[in-house]
Amino acid sequence: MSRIDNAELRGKVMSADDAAKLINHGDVVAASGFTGAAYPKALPTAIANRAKEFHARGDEFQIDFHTGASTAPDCDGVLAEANAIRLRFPYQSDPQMRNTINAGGMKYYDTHLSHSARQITAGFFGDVDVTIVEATRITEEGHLIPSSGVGNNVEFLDAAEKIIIEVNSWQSLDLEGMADIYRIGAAPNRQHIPIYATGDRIGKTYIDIDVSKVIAVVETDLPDRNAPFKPIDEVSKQIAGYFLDFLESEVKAGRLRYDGYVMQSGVGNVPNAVMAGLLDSNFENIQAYTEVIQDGMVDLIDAGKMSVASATSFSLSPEYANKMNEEAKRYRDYIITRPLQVSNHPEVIRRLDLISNNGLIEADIYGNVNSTNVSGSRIMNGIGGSGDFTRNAFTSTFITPSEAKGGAISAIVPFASHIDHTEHDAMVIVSEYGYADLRGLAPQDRVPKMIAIAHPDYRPLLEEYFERAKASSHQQTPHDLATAFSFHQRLAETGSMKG
Ligand code: 0RQ
Repeated sequence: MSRIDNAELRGKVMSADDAAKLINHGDVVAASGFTGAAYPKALPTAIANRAKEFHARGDEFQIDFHTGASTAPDCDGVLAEANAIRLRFPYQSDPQMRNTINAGGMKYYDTHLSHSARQITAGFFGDVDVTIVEATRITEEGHLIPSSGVGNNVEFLDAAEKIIIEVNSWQSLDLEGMADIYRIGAAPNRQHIPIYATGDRIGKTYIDIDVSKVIAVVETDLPDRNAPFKPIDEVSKQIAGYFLDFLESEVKAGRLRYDGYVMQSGVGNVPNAVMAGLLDSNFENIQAYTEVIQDGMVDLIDAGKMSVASATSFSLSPEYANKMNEEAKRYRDYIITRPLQVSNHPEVIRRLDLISNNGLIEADIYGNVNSTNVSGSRIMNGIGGSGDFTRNAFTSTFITPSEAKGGAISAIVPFASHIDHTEHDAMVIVSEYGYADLRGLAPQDRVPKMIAIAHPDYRPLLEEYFERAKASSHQQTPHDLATAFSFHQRLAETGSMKG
């Protein structure tokens, strides 16, 4: 079966290197791509090579690069390595790119993903010169069938002056039917989003585009790239156990039923362990209204435990991505991929009364959470969609090992060195020592709960800080500002928060 059924677009097929020549220094380039899925596979390397040629001649070549979320080494990685990006938006997780940002080699604007499309169309980042989007196929009418993710593709294609399409034959044709493409209208006439249940379909299975804007079509056959998850270790299992205890206590309190638990799950090794824990739980008809489809959700579907998963993209290990490709026809009965603006929309998240679950770098004794900047200044990944869900969930939860880097770092600190989820949003924090349910508690009453989930080595230091803070400040949220960052200072000076 041909993957380019539109005659006009068939005439625009060219090599990635030729297509890259249509991108110029200073261009604002928007692209598909979300957590290692559906990103362009050929253009980034071709653009990186073009940048290197320019730089070798002493000429400037940098683009601004916007996506749905993180991509992969053969996209963000190669572009960062070639020093080809001036500004990146809105989420990344590539080690090479992270190092470049932290060394000052490129700029990064990190915002809530649900806002990102609207910020692009409003021109916060200038006009979009070129949008590059991966598709599974192009229909006779010139419609794009999304591949393994939707992200910001619809809005990027609408906003673009020029469009380049990568048609990837590695992506299964059976993905067709999974996407649910819906455009959020413009204010002041914007309507509500008519999703009342996790599995509701409200749009089309394809993206209609202005074919006259297409300047190139590039054929590829390269796989999505995500690293496999780390094997589930003992600490992750304990965290997952306490998270399940929390869910059980919600059932006892009458706030949750075994039938129809609606979850959001962040990316990472520990969230994956939580999903493995759910396999053996009492919960049935589990539903995900979340951002990305992960291995654990595929297992829950296979086990008959999950009835529907709504997201914007896949974020699968290589093994699971292959399985998805082989069995997309079966999985599309369970999985819906939506535009990011819809998957992460506060209106729908509130309506569904879901329980969010995300990772963190550190949390402080009052429940402020830092999930982005190590020691306040070194970017890890970005806030991604965690804020969209945390702020709007019925109950927001975070999961974390109590320590990092072999015990040199405590995940519970006196004052978080950067705060992206405030004490007003974070409700339940889980470590391998239990869960701290902060709901309904005034700041001082949260402290013993937080110290109880800290590693025992750090508990006396945290208690000591709290006593000092209470003695030296006002009583709503006591802090001793002179020593509030003492954990971080000791880490910087000695390599350990223990000193
Ligand atoms: O580093 O791999 O080098 O050992 O951070 O930490 O414990 O494996 O946890 O994979 O769940 O990631 C916050 C980064 C946690 C993630 C974060 C080091 C640690 C390790 C990973 P190594 P773990 P996770 C919606 C959800 C924001 C975006 C988000 C994240 C590495 O959850 O990016 O939630 N969240 N999106 O050693 C120094 C600390 C540390 C630390 C952990 N205090 N100091 N290093 N690490 N704590 C989906 C999207 O938005 C796409």
